Amino acid sequence: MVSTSAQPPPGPGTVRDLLPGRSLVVVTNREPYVHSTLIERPTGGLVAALDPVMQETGGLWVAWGSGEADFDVVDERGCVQVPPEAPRYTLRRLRLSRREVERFYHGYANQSLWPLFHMAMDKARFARRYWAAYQMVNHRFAETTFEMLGQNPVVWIHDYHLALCPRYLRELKPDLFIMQFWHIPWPAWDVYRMCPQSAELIEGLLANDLLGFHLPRHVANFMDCAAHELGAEVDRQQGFIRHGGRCTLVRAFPISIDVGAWGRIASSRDCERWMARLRRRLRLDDRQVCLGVDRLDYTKGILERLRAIELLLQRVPELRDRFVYVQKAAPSRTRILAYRQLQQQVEAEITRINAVYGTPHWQPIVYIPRPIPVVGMAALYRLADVCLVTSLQDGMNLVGKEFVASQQDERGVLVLSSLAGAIEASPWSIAINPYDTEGVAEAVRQALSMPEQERRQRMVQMRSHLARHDIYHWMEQSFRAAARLLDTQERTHWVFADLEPIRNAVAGRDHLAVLLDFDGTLAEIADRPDDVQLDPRLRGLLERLGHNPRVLVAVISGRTLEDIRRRVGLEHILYAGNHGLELAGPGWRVARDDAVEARGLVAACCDRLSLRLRDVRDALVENKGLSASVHFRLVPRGEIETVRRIVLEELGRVPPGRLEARQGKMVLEILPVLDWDKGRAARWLLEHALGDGWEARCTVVYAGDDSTDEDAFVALAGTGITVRVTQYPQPTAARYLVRTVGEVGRLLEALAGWMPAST
Ligand code: GDG
Repeated sequence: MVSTSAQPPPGPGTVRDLLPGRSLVVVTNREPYVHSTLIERPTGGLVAALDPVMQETGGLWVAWGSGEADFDVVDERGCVQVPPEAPRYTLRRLRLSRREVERFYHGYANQSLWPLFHMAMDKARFARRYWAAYQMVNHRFAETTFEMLGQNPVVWIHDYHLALCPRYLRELKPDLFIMQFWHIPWPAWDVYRMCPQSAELIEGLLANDLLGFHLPRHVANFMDCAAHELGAEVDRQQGFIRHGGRCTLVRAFPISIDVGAWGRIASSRDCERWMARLRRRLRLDDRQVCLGVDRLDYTKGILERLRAIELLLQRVPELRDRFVYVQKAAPSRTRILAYRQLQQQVEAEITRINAVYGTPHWQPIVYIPRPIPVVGMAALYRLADVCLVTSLQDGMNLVGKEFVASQQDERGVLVLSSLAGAIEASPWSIAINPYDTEGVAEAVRQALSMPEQERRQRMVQMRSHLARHDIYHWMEQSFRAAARLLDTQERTHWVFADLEPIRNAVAGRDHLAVLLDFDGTLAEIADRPDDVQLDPRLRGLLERLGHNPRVLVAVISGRTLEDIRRRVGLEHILYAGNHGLELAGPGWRVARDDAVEARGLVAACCDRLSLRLRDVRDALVENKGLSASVHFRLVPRGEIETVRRIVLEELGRVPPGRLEARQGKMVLEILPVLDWDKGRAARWLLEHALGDGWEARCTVVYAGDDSTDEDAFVALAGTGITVRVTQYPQPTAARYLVRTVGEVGRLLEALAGWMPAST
């Protein structure tokens, strides 16, 4: 329970550099300073890394006050200034009752989620009272954070204890920027779906603007789960998930450690004194040392490791007396039975192995169960010839990184579980599968006998990679992604906050063109496409604008031309149907020849899809002639992925390069592959109606709510007033936002008011 020295982070990447004008609010279960009999600093990379950043920027940290004396030192708002010796930022402590700690922390967080996410289902319990407490405590974290928010905050939530917190916080403050980092693995859907609250947790996490995992694999698993559980729209290439009118960027940010701090500690005189003391006390003499460092957790594979050590002693008897395995273990979550049992089993195994193989002068296993300071940890890492990490599942695992960062002498070998996230960046370690006892024993033997030159070469490579990928690099990557998102959000303004320049733009040109998508823009989306109707007030506005000789009105939709015309019901305006593949105006109509040619393919595809989807409840295949739509708004959540898979399979049967699928709102659009989209259709209509050089004579307003409208926003970027209809800010090429169909009406009203028919 001691800190690494609080050095300011080296180089760029701090909040001040990347998020200027913003204040950082960190929300974690565990607090950075615990007031007990003494002031304690919990161990772990996160606190060690974030604390200096908070000290530098002076933000707010919200956490559970777990220390006995925590509430003796807080003010009336529950706050204490930290670090205690030189206060720089505010720690807001949340008081949890014993029952809340029992059910939320020892219950849902550590007996439901922890085993689930580490695929240890035999240990998982999903009691309803745990879930109720988890919801309640997440609520309390959200409320407490909300009460404390200052100017321009960026809220950074951490880990699996707080999966619902973003959602509750979002409900309290819809426009808040919220990011979260998930420190443990995210399993495949086949595992995840065992959770009774599977949809609720994902819904909670999708209230974040940015969600980080350690590995791309975890990101991919999360995306699958979001698609399966909620039918969310997933853009795997860009890393976006759209659901419930919101958009979340999901990215991998592999966490690391404060490499510089570990290096400084490991090269200190103090560390050398610790090494000498440990060598003496543990009676290491000149024996080779293999080291394991773990919280006593069943995911770390400690029993499996002991089995491998025993096998090694059996298979290579000459190692006896020349080798010591040091197990540094930190007891953890001891209120939970599975953890107490593990501790007993580990201790019993060590006692047994020592009894069987030990001699009066030598014990093969040295067990250190008490916590030791970081400098003592660095000394152990330096003493070790081999560091052995055998996690059965691990989001990342920091132990191997700490070992590498402490290796001043560059002589140690890292043996690392291929089931720990850390393996992805450690090709120079020896990879093992912890379930393969013989393989682990063999790897340790190989590591112990590895020639010095090879050991050094491997260690130098690992150290150089780690130096470039330390915790500040991780933080910088996270804040950079946040900064990019914030930039998009700030660049895109709510249209009514910027009405004056729009009015000036409209007044400055002879013509105004108003181009509008239909579903979700001019009319509220309904469960069935057939139920969508245009509000008479909006029809009246379109009519009024359309009768103005200086105004061009067009409705551009994915529906067929007949359908959209019928639904809008105005004769004198322009229409584009089938995403712009067919266009019409008063007295004329055209369709793209190449699209007409693809009619047969579309029809055949629809027939096959109707057949294959007939058993999926409420899946709706709509043949629109030049394109098709597969609607799944009413399909049960668990079957949406099936719909998607079947559509993609069927497209795979069409000759390559002829048809493609595009994701819309709870619909998959099947379109001929052509160099054509809503953007090109919009430009074609403008040129057709206004002739060459329309850009100089006309102000274009284009509004749409769908991803297919993004093509139009891009195509009109230079000239148009582009407006995305969305409830929450999200990455878009549009310059402006409106939140609802009602606000589209307000905008049309303003436009109609600025364009009196008589002028
Ligand atoms: C989660 C994920 C992910 C252990 N004993 C002592 C001590 N330790 C420190 C080690 C290391 C830490 O505990 C354990 O690191 P892990 O990476 O194994 O962490 P978890 O607690 O499982 O944490 C994990 C991590 O979050 C970060 O995202 O890597 O995958 O499960 O730092 O040094 N430290 C001290 N004395 C001890 O006795 N000072």
